[in-house]
Amino acid sequence: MLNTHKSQELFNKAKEIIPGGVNSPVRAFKAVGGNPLFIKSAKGAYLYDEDGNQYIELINSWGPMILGHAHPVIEEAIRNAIPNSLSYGAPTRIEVEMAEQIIGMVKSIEKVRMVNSGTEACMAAIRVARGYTGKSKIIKFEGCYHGHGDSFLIAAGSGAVTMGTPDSAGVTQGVANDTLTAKYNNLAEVEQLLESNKGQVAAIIVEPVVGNMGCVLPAKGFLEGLRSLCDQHQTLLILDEVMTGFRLSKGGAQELLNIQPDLTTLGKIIGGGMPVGAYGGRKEIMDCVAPVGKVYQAGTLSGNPIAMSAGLAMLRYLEQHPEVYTNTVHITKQLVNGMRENMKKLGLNYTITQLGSMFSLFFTEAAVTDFDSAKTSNTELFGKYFRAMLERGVYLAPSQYESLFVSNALSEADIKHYIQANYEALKEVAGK
Ligand code: HOZ
Repeated sequence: MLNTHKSQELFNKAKEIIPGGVNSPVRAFKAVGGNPLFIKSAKGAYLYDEDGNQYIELINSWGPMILGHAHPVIEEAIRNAIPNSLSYGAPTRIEVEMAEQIIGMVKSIEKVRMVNSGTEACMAAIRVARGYTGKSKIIKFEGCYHGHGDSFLIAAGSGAVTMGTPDSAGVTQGVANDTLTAKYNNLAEVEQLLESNKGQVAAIIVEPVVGNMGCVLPAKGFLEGLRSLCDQHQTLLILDEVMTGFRLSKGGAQELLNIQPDLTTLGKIIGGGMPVGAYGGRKEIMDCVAPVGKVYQAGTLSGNPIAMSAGLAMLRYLEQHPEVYTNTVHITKQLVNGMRENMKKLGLNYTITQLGSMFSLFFTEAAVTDFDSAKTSNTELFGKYFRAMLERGVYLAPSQYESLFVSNALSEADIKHYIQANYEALKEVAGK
């Protein structure tokens, strides 16, 4: 049994003064049982909790820690930036360098605006799409999550579905009416929505590879189909690359899957772990944004110099070290193959999805291609599995409906450890 005494004490105190004791619902472990661990530090491939337990890390701050935690290049960039002060609320050289870097790496982005989170980026992107097209509605996909903006908390994935609230209280009917939903990977439904709302749909927003209902891959032709439907209906295609941008390849999922969006949203990865987001795309669309155009969007901390320094160091490193991508994919495939072999030995046939350094193990035998199939998973079994892995020193995302993210810092020994833990945990929970 893990000793998590100090985490327990902190959680009890936190519950008195923070809603649910956490600052983001998924962290509360409600979907998996037990109490959340309070993390004290992390280095490379490992997390350390307040009680001194060490875990192999498979969340990596929900994506950004591609290089592992506390990477020396990023630490140095932050250290160098600190003596120049922490925030000005005025333009800086490093914002220009960051914009150049993003535009250089992501082909579809001609102009980019920095914000502070993926949520902000997605909220701004749909406002820009509405301002540019003069249309009001958007189409999103069931189980996709684009942050906690009102328009997106309709059939939302991630923490919203984990907590059983895919449609949040507090979102007005008026806002909800402007969000149309379709099933992921179902082009016919999108086509129907566009036809029955002709001339009214400003944008389709989609996670090109979903991370927020577990890892779900686009079917062949799905993204291409969305592109051509958008063209037919003068609707903008927004790719939410908050989790996939710079992770699945240096040009994001759009480069890997060869799909050209009108707008892209980016998040935590471009801060190297600091709170950052951005949205960008075609010049003529981005020129709708104030102070050039009439779509208002602003922020004191946008382009914060410390966050820019961390993010720029991260992006430059990734650009100069393409082996990070080949290596993280190699590591991920080893983990996935190991799990498949374990299941074979145990006579189990759960579904694994994987692309690049993202993957999920779904406790269902059904192929997972959308929200409905993701929800056939046995979440109680997932909860048991999560706790069994934790006991064996592996920290997974505390929900069936989240992707796992692999870092470049995992060693051969860590991979072995993970595969062995997976074997034992599956054996324990599946009663084999
Ligand atoms: N799936 C979320 C990130 N896109 C998890 C993070 C959170 O809600 O705290």
